[in-house]
Amino acid sequence: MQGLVVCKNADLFTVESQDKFYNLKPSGKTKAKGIFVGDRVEFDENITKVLHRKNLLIRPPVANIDRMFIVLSQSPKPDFVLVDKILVYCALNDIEPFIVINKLDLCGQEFIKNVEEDYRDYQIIKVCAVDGNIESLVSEIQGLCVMAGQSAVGKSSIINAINKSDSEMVGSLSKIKRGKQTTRIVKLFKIGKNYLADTAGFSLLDLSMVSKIEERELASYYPDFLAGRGRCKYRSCLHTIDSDCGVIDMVKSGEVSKRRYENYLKILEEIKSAKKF
Ligand SMILES: Nc1nc2c(ncn2[C@@H]2O[C@H](COP(=O)(O)OP(=O)(O)OP(=O)(O)O)[C@@H](O)[C@H]2O)c(=O)[nH]1
Ligand SMILES: [Mg+2]
Ligand SMILES: [Zn+2]
Repeated sequence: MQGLVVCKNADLFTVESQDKFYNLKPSGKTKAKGIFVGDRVEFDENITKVLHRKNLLIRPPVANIDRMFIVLSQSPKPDFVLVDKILVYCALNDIEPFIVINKLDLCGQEFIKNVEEDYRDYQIIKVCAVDGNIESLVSEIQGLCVMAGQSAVGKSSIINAINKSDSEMVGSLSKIKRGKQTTRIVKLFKIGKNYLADTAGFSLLDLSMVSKIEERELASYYPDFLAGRGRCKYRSCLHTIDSDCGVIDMVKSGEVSKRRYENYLKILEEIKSAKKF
């Protein structure tokens, strides 16, 4: 039979198949270390095979992510370099990103307008977890979705708000103490036929992710730079020098957000210095 791994706790897996849940261990030749929540697997009494995996998030370990909700708010102050890194990460891993502005009750018009302008080439959702105003996000939960975003932006609050509405949900992302170590059990929430995973903090991105990218590849993960890239004089243009650079022209004319461009330069610098080691 085939099923989806919806929970992993050490070497015990919960696999969902045709609305039934099975608690399974891997067979002798399949190693627990190589199976993740989100994996599609074949099983009999044990998990015998992991099917093709399109992507894998390291922290938390979740495989086969279709959509990512990048949550931000006016408070805590957003780190837009991190937001842009997540967007690059999504482009690299075939994940559809959504910018989610939460805490609408606290966000000023100016803040919202700026985010909408900076991320005009992305899908933007506005929600308020405390008011239960989350329908626009719920309707975009398709396939396997993950919440991302820095600590205290309200990722868990949004999930709790969904939980209070009439959607059917199973599971939670919880920590259990085991001696001195804190083990994280990763679980997927089921919402209708789809799944949602919470994450804690801004855990998934560090230099190791950025260092996998070549300097000249980076701009190709910016949909807002696309039109400009076609007009650069040099094919190898990194868009750092203002001479016949189509991207810089777009920044000057306001077609590309200045903040997006400046943060692009910062991420490019990080890639350069990571390559030195
Ligand atoms: N005013 C307001 N506060 C909110 C809203 N959503 C969440 N909060 C508050 O923001 C704080 C952090 O919310 P969490 O849901 O724990 O944030 P998180 O993103 O899950 O944080 P981590 O798990 O640390 O990554 C809590 O005190 C929430 O009550 C909202 O829409 N409006
Ligand atoms: Mg949380
Ligand atoms: Zn250029």
